[in-house]
Amino acid sequence: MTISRGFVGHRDPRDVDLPPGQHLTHDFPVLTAGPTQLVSKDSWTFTITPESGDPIRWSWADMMALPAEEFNVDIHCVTRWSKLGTTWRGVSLDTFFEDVESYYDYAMVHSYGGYTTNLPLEDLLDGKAWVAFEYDGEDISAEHGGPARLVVPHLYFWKSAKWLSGITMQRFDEPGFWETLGYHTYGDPWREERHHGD
Ligand SMILES: Nc1nc2c(c(=O)[nH]1)N[C@H]1C(S)=C(S)[C@@H](COP(=O)(O)O)O[C@H]1N2
Ligand SMILES: [Mo]
Repeated sequence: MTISRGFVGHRDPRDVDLPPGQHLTHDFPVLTAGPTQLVSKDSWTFTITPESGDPIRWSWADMMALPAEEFNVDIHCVTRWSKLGTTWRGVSLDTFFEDVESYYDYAMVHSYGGYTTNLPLEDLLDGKAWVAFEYDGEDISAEHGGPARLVVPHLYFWKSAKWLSGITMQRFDEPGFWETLGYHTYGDPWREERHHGD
């Protein structure tokens, strides 16, 4: 006897879109190492530090003057939850990097509170990453990284730094917070790059 796949349990048909080892969640878990940071829009700044020359800094008002876009993406946490079709509003990293001259290939992302995460610069460019300030039509709550967080949906969500404060350009790839503690240096969910050596 054949049982068609659709009859087995209550499998969400969209499960087929999930990276290996992930399950769907419909709520929005909060994952923070350490305390929630309370950063006001008035005091928030975002600084890109290239290897030479002066750091380039945007205030909240500076960011609001940049072209923003709404984007709809799937997000995948290394703790195995995925959330499909999340809607955000933010400014593409391409826009910020238009003003930056750097020949280095790697970025270290910094957050208020001291969290860091590393990734290749190319993973921040070409429409792959945003500084997001709205989630689901509202300001991003403090627990989810407001007033502004990085969203890099094609990598595990630990790369999407909450309470984003800056990016430092680096000549070499160096581990950030979770990467130092054993997470994979790159973190592609489709290749299950969860831990160092995966
Ligand atoms: N500053 C900061 N950013 C962070 C984290 C953190 O602890 N501090 N946790 C990361 C991890 S492991 C995940 S899965 C996501 C969780 O985002 P959420 O709490 O909005 O779901 O944020 C990432 N960004
Ligand atoms: Mo995570």
